[in-house]
Amino acid sequence: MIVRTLQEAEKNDRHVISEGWESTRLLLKNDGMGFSFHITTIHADANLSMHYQHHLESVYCLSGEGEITDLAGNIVHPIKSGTLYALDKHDKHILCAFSEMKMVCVFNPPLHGKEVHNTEGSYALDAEAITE
Ligand code: 9YT
Repeated sequence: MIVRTLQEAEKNDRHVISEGWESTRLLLKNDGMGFSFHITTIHADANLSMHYQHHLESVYCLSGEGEITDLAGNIVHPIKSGTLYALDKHDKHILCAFSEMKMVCVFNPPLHGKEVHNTEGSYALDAEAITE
């Protein structure tokens, strides 16, 4: 069994900071679950273009407000506490935060640990793993 707390994970390598967001990766590939599980903070006013070409991602909003634009048809969906979106088609999208948003994110295949977005807004499949 794996038991971890967000408070502990935030203090070590599981906490990744990038432009407009930070994420604490509570479960990763080397945990053997088949998915990774993150608590992500999107900073207020962030405007993130993403395209996870190699991963499926599901995101649940715990708090805050924003919107996601599905670039396939330029369709805008509001996001607030209780909203889930799933990028089941590797959907190219833009995430805008009107206020700070706390999100639960699940990735399949699981992230290794150190991923930050490349220029296309995606994550490589062979990123560096964390050891803790
Ligand atoms: C919602 C989203 O995709 N934010 C970017 C960070 C990502 N969730 C991660 O790597 O934890």
